[in-house]
Amino acid sequence: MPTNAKKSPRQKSTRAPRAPQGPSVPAWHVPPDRTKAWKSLTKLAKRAKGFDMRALFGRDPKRGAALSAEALGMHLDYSKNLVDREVMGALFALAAECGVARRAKAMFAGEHINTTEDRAVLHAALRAPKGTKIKVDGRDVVPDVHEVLGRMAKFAESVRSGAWRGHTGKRIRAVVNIGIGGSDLGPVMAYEALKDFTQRDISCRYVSNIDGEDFYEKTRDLDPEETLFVVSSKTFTTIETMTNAQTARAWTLAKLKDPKAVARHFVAVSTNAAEVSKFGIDTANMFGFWDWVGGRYSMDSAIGLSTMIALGPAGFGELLAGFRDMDEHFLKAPPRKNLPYLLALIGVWNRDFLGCETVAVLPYCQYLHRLSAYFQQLEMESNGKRVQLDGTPCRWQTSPVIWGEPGTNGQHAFYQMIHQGTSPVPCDFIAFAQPLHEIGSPATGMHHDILLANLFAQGEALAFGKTPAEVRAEGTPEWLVPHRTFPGNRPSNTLLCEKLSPRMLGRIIALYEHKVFVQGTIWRVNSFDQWGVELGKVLAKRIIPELSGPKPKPAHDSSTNALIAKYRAWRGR
Ligand code: G6Q
Repeated sequence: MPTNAKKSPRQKSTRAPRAPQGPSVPAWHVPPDRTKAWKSLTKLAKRAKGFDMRALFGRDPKRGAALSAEALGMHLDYSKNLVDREVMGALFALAAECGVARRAKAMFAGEHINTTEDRAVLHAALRAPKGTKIKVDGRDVVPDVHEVLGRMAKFAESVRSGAWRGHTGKRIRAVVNIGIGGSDLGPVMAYEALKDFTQRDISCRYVSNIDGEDFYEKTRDLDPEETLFVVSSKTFTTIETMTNAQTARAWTLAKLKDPKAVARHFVAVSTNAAEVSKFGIDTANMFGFWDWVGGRYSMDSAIGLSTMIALGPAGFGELLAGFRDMDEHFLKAPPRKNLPYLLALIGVWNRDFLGCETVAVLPYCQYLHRLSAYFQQLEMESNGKRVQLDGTPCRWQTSPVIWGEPGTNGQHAFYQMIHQGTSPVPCDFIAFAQPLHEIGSPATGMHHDILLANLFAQGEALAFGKTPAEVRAEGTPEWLVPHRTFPGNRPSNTLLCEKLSPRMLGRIIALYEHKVFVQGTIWRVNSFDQWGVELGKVLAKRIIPELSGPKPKPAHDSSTNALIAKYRAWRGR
């Protein structure tokens, strides 16, 4: 994502200018299909077509434990996948041959692994403890990170305590984050996930869509005197965010009248100080981050300001500690026990060798109801690429479609297709052993036990199905047997965690961040650019003036011209 923020002299790159043909890919970072492991996996995939989960479990009574790993209060059971120990061995060999560990070191060392934008990729520095040294182009960035965290903490505390007052002297009761994509999905997901840990007398809301109805609905019952807007935009040029921010400014001033009110009711999170002050926000109230933090990897940067106001600095610190726990685990644990490696490798197997086109993320936790949307961006924007790092086409599949909703709701809707449809959908079930609120009674049933029983039953049913013989044995008439048969052999992972907390959420998010990294490395794509998103940022600009004002000359294809004309007609223009 391009940014207008200028590099300070100290940040100037010390690297040699790039060659006109683009950066070369290190020799050790080989295309996956040139590895021995890929060839073995291709052969094994033919055999895997005949894999039967009942037989796999029957042959190996310890399979459940053998194909599980545990770390940081998280238990990952990947035994209900169409793999055996030989397949897993070849997948570990694939990660080694593709240089995953070496590239992880390069990322953590601040090398410019985002080659198309010539940037380091250092979201891990956002959670590095004080005193760690992480250099980007010769500059240790950890003190900068802690300087911003310190300012965020001071500000968050003042809003929480009521020391920060609105223009008319009232306390802030609502924090509205205005941002989109990476500047929205993480904060809203974290706020929803951790609501139980928030200061409840301040509510956070999130406006992202350019559709005015979003702004209208999120603010219609708010009092401008008690509302603080956090305008979150890395570039501070994104049309949706800038338009919503201008609308918020007008909404505030309509009641407060005085332009000085902006300073008490608006703060900014951005890398672009020039645009922030042009908007009228005092840069003293701006919280910065850096071009080495990608939008979808930024929820633990200043983009998490609303999260910090909600949780308090200590809670936000716990979230960061969770991310850090997983960073360390990812760097230190051997692949066989390494949760990001395992999730990633199973994903590559399902995608490239078993031909699965989607993955459903199914949290059995209502608090995580925005998690699938968050992972959708994390995975699809990172690895939804069709060319390799050197610009040549990928000869393999990359990111699957990620989707999902919390269980058990999904069970009453789309699980039908997962159980009996024509396309296999690997599932990631995510749950917590302990609820935050123990609700129910032994007489009526404990909610959490019923919830988890459902999850375990789904994994079991997907893996083992129900044979025609079993259906018949229930007395089903013959004509109904095919309808009531479940084929089974449908892959799933179960991630069972101890208990939801800010720290556990940090671990879960970092687990998926590193999963994406491992897959992106194997697929040999740049997981850290988003040219497809950049296109969207310019396309609409051409059409906006054609929707109002004088009738435009037809300048597009016949379909687009007709749609513009219809829109104008129905708007009376
Ligand atoms: C994230 C993407 C994208 C981005 C938004 C918002 O990785 O690049 O989702 O976060 O387009 O961009 P700004 O923060 O610059 O407004």
